[in-house]
Amino acid sequence: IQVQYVKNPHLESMEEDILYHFNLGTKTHNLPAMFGDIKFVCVGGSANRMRAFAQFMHQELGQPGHVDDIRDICEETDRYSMFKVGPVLSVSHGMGAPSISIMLHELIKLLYHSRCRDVILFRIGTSGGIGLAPGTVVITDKAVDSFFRPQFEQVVLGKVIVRSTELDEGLSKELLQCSTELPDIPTVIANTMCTHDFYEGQGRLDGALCSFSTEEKLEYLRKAHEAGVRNIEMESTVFAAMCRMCNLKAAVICVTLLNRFEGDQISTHHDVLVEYQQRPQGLVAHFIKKRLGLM
Ligand code: R2B
Ligand code: URA
Repeated sequence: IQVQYVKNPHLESMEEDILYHFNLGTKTHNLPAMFGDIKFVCVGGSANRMRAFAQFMHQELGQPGHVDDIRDICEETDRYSMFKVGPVLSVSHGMGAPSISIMLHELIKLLYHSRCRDVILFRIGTSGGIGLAPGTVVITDKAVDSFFRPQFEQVVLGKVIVRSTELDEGLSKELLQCSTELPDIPTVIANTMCTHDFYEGQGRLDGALCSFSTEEKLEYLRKAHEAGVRNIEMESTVFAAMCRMCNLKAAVICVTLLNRFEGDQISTHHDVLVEYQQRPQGLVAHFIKKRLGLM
């Protein structure tokens, strides 16, 4: 039996499916021809970073043609950007759960309409570290919410639906092994906390609003640390929950930009931040090349 990536009985009776935020559709585009060979999908917040990742993969996979010719498949819309390099798709998702959730609904339907098989999804991103040296890469063990619970809650028809955020343990371990084969990518497997805000929601003292003291902030971060949390970001729980529901193997790989025990502002030099952000990309590129038998 083939696993199916969508879990929606209504889809079958639709004559046409318009993936509105990608500006793609089943009647206007030959999706199996465009995307049928995809095996790896990499998602990340920023459109420019996902273009850079596609260009990097183009080099790493020794693809023909020039990197400047890789075009944004979604260039007609400025909601998300999408780039394809051989079997690798690179897609931006914006910031926060609602933004990535909309993108994932359409991405998962895209994979289904394109009749893709055995696809692995990666979220590569940035995060705030808890007790780690800045620049450390965290491969997510459990994606937890602000109460340190491994679940994602969503309101559907006025009721709260709870979904598990369990990720593929084998995949995380394989990625950790990849990190040992590369120079200068300090990497750990740990829990990742996903919040719905960057400032107060992550216990920052430097937002436009702040309702707590420095001591209360540090107490919360210590509790998170005790719960095994080593980084904080804004998309992992919904990413994990949706991939799990849709039978997609998935991993979350985020670099830490700062140690939240030391501060809240991201004051590191731009060039250093750019290098940090290349670390999850390097790790995933190595993984993909190994899987494709290119090394
Ligand atoms: C990490 O970085 C962004 C906030 O700066 C957010 O998308 C996330 O998860
Ligand atoms: N992204 C986050 O969500 N938090 C941080 O502290 C840094 C990046």
